[in-house]
Amino acid sequence: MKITDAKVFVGGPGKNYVTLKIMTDQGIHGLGDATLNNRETLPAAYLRDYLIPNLIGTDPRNSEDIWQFFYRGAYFRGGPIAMAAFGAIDMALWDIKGKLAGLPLYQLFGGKSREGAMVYAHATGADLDELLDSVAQYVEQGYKAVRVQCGIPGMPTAGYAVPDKKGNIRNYITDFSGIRPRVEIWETDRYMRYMPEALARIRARFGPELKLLHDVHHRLLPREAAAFARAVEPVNLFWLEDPTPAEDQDALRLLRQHSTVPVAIGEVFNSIWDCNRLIEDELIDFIRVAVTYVGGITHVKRIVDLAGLHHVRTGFHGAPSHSPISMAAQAHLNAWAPNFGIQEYLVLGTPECDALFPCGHRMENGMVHVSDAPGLGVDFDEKESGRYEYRPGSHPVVRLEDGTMWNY
Ligand code: CS2
Ligand code: MG
Repeated sequence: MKITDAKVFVGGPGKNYVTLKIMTDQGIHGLGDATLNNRETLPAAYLRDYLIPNLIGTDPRNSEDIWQFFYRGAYFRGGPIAMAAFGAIDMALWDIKGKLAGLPLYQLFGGKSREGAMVYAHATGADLDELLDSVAQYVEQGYKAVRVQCGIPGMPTAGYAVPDKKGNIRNYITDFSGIRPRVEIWETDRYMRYMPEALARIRARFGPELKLLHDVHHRLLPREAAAFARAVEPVNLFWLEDPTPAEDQDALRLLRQHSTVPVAIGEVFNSIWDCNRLIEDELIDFIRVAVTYVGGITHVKRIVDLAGLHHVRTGFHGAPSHSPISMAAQAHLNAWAPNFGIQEYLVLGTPECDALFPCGHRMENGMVHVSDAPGLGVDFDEKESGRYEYRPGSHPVVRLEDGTMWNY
């Protein structure tokens, strides 16, 4: 069996999805996702200029050897651009493998460990009242877990993933007004004073059952993160995400010494080498990598298995950063992984998105039910993709009040 051709498409409804389609001499095709928020043209160029010319003529069934060829063969290893491009190839090869076997991918991993995979929604509000309404809407829709992000009184700009004013929900992943980012101002003291109280009020309103998650988005220093984790302990969070940038992995020890709040980290990681110490030293509770920019299914499975040895559960990064192709790959991993925790999920299911990526995975009462179709269980309508083209965009950058650059 041979790969005969591969094509890359960039574009989509409200999002520059990077979609790879690999064709074979047996009429079977495979799909992969190389979407890298606000840098989408780069994995696309890597695929077109270097990887696809080396793929053509290879046997798509040898997905492990192809992964190793690209990873080791690059010499300069890793990084989000390369790993997103390898990830797309790897997903597409697993898709082909599943279609050849006539089996959904979860069967090739070891079958189903659960019927449905719990997901969490994103509630947000310019202020606490708006956030409480947003949480209530998700609870009504049957979600069992909700991430809560709230505007901070007195903060000059909105804060991470919250509307700048009431009712003005913005696309915080990509602002399509251009590639020069908007600047937001961050004040740690205000956040530290207000957010624990806001979380306590959400808990009081919704009771003990609802799983509450909160994303700090890398904005605290290690000592601040430890103090914040201790302050929110009574809220009983399902997880506290990215309390501090994870480049300094020892910083997490301080947090661990002061709190038992479950910690979720990893959406910016690109390989097992970025998280093996965090996992082996049991400094985190959930690993947040995404199948997209961690080199695809082959490499994510290694991370999941290592995590399982150390009581670390999965909480894969989710939509809207990834296309329905990655979300399908993660749906299969979530169905199988013995150490599954939760999946980040936002309703992608606009009619335009469904038309571009027809998909058999079902969402019901806050759970994803994986499709039984062979392979990934998602397709890509090339004709439909002709409606979209790449649009440049950016996410904000963050500065402190005095102008110092901070972490977005
Ligand atoms: C966020 C990300 O979903 C999350 O947890 O932290 O969506 C993040 O903001 C984006 O991927 C940045 O491009
Ligand atoms: Mg996050």
